Amino acid sequence: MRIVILTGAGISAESGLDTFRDAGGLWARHDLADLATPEGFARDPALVLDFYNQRRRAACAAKPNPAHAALARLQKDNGDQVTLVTQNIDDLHERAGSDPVIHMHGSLFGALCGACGHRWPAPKVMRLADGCQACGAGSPRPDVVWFGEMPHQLDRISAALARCDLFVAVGTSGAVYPAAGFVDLARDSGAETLELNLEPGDRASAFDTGRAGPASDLVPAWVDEVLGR
Ligand code: BJW
Ligand code: ZN
Repeated sequence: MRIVILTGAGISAESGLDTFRDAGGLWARHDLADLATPEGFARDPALVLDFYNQRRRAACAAKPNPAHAALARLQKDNGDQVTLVTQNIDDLHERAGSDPVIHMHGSLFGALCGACGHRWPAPKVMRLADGCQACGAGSPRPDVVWFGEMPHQLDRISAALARCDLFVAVGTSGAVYPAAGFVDLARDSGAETLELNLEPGDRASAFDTGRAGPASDLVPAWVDEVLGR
């Protein structure tokens, strides 16, 4: 069975990382137009670097939880039958043992030169004064995908969705496109669709089945079902 799994901030919530749209989430405390748009970065790059420096520090201090571990187990037992796509920019899937992981919204651990497109591993603390090794420009940015920017590897994701038998979304509100539309692409390809979320997300009615609860309970239980245990 070919499976595509899409994860969102909810899968890392029980590892202590913030979600975006829950009460008390990042967008309740910060204006997303200031922190997650190219225009916000142009207005105040120091503010944006600081926001991502704090989130990098939180991600480094966090540990994968049983939901990340269960998906890594599923991937190991099913080889290339499982495509794991995450909107998260933390590295908890990798640290749980998942490989490969498609980071469609980029990574906290990458730096990107806005002037020439050169990429390099982000230091623990990114600073405005860090110059680009390729072109010398200042103001490096985190290698993440902001609103209005093109998410990564959409061709690869679309191809996996077009030939999958099952699509599963875990811990994502379904508020951000194109990820929120993957359930439609999967259904159009004849796949079954399953939502695993603390509470039904914005796209809940598009899924064949939904299960509500914490990811650390729902995901290991579902993986056991798939692996026949
Ligand atoms: C638990 C839990 C527990 C809690 N267990 N569950 C079509 C229609 C309308 C608009 C658009 C459209 N297509 C594109 C757009 C525009 C825009 C968009 O979607 N806007 C919407 C707001 C409507 N999209 C874009 O701009 C995207 N780019 C694009 O489409 O490019 C094409 C293009 C480009 C240029 C020209 C023309 C076309 C880019 C989107 C980039 C999103 N970036 C961010 C920031 C990235 C870096 C960072 O992390 O800071 O990505 S925003 C933020 O939202 C982040 C996340 O990855 C993303 C999704 O959030 P997620 O993961 O779903 O988190 P939450 O908080 O929303 O939900 C958490 C869920 O977990 C909740 O449901 C909880 O209940 C649950 N939960 N605890 C299980 N323990
Ligand atoms: Zn450069």
